[in-house]
Amino acid sequence: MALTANKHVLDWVAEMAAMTQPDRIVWIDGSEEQLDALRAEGFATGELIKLNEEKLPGCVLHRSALNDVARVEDRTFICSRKKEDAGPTNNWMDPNEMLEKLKALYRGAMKGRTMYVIPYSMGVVGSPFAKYGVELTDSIYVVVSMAIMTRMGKEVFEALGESPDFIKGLHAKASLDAENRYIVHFPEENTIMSVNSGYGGNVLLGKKCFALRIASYLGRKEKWLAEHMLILGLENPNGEVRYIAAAFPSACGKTNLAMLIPPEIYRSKGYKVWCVGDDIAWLRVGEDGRLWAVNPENGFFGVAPGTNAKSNPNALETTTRNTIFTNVVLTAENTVWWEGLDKNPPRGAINWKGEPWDPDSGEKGAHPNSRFTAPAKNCPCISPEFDNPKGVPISAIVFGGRRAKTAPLVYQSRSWQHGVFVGSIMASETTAAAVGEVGVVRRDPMAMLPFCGYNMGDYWQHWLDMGNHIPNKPKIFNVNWFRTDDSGQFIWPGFGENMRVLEWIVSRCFDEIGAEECAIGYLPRPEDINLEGSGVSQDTLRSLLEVDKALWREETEGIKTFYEKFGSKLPKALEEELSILENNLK
Ligand code: GTP
Ligand code: SPV
Ligand code: MN
Repeated sequence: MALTANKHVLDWVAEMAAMTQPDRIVWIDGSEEQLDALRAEGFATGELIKLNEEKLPGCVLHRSALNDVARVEDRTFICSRKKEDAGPTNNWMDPNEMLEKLKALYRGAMKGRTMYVIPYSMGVVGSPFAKYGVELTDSIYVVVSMAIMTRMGKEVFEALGESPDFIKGLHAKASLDAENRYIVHFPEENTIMSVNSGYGGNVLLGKKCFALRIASYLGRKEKWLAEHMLILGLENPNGEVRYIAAAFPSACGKTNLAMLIPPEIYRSKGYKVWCVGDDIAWLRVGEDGRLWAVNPENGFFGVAPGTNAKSNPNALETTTRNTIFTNVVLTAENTVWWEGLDKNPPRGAINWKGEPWDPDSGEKGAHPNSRFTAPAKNCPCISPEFDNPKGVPISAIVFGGRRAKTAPLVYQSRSWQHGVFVGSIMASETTAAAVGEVGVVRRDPMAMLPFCGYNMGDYWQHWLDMGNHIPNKPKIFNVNWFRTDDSGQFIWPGFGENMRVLEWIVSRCFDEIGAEECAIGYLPRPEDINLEGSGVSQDTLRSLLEVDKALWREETEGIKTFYEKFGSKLPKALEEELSILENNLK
């Protein structure tokens, strides 16, 4: 039975059902009873596998199709009416043409299946920050995942009332045909359409599709920012908590940094890190003139491989109950394993493909982009402000990527305008989070290349304009945990040790410490980064902070080529910053 009398919702559900022709329509109310029944159905069909109830209570395993294991950037479209509004970094097709193509794929796609109607909220239901969505899907995996990742259920319809102000999302697994897989956004119509996939970011439409691509478009109209950022609170021994938002590309360390446990020398003094979010931040100017951030999500969709008791004990603890694992190893005792969990790969286990797996075969057991979907509430360091509808005030914005050379461990921009430039020139090695080659350096401005719902040139201008609306602006930094030595090993120990860099960043925000100016911005004086107990020498730190002018001159060539794509959409302020950088490097 329909859970709302909202005419806009009812008409659209009826229209989509007429096209996809499901046998049944089930409205999701968000109750545990209904979710239990859906999980039971998932166990019966094999879509979900129940895990060891004693060791992993409430946990399940899901395997996606072999050809469907990551986001598909080349099949992701922004269908604005004008091509120019999607810009040179997005795939575009005329919205009507795309709609015709999609209709053919959706027609009858849910025959013999159930259509689930999921009302969900990005942000605390009823808060002024929140935005609502309705996702239609024929996947139980999507329903149970959305129950973790969003605030989901009938209270969303109550909050929506009769309003047409919700994001429409249609997802059909169809035949999982990779050649006809489409992830399509119609920003001007508040609509998302996904077909022929069953994987994470392609189908959990509240996440990248809504909370970044559609929300970034709305943010420009409404003067706020939707960003691919973690949010953390750094508590000092005086009990003051200072908040940092950080944008790193996919699989470049957001979840790890957001849940950081400080090294012993910090913990013993009373330092603590609180996690507000690990992937997405919505940022608005507060009445006090500061920039305030909320995490619109309600759970974590985190990378499994490499997560262990040393690298991220908080994430590990988060996944011990009520968690969905996707594409990891299933052990003989119905628990899970992935590369980098420990040094004892299980015998007699089943790999991510569902085949018997021999750890000595040299083949990976878990997919490199295997993931956990876990409730934020499970996280031992979840911030007390997590549910605060006002969000948290941001002192520092940090950009960062995976760069073997070039980018130093950390540097600070000279101004908001220069900081926007620093974000716009970000580059990072590609990872398994998207289909395609891994380890290739590409420009990924603000870590938003795959997620910006409009012309990236307009997006930069929007960032520059936002600076004029924030009287008390955060300072902007860049970090790189991934510099390597001649043998390809990471030089910086990373993970919890990143606390040492965060401390410097926060000290800079509150004018508690000096810095050295160089061609690219402000660098820490080596003695200002606390290395006690890190095993890193002053010399090593010095090498991590080195700015190689020849490499940076090459870098400016790459930036120029990239900027050229934007033509007249490239903000003058960024052109200006590029010439300043070129001059500084002479
Ligand atoms: P998405 O969920 O795809 O957006 O990824 P993310 O940015 O949250 O990345 P995550 O924290 O899951 O880390 C991805 C990979 O980077 C994992 O394999 C981590 O082990 C590795 N990693 C994270 N932080 C560090 C670090 O400080 N140093 C090094 N060397 N590796 C790191
Ligand atoms: C990312 O790729 O940045 C993710 C995973 O966080 S997904 O939801 O698939 O986009
Ligand atoms: Mn992400």
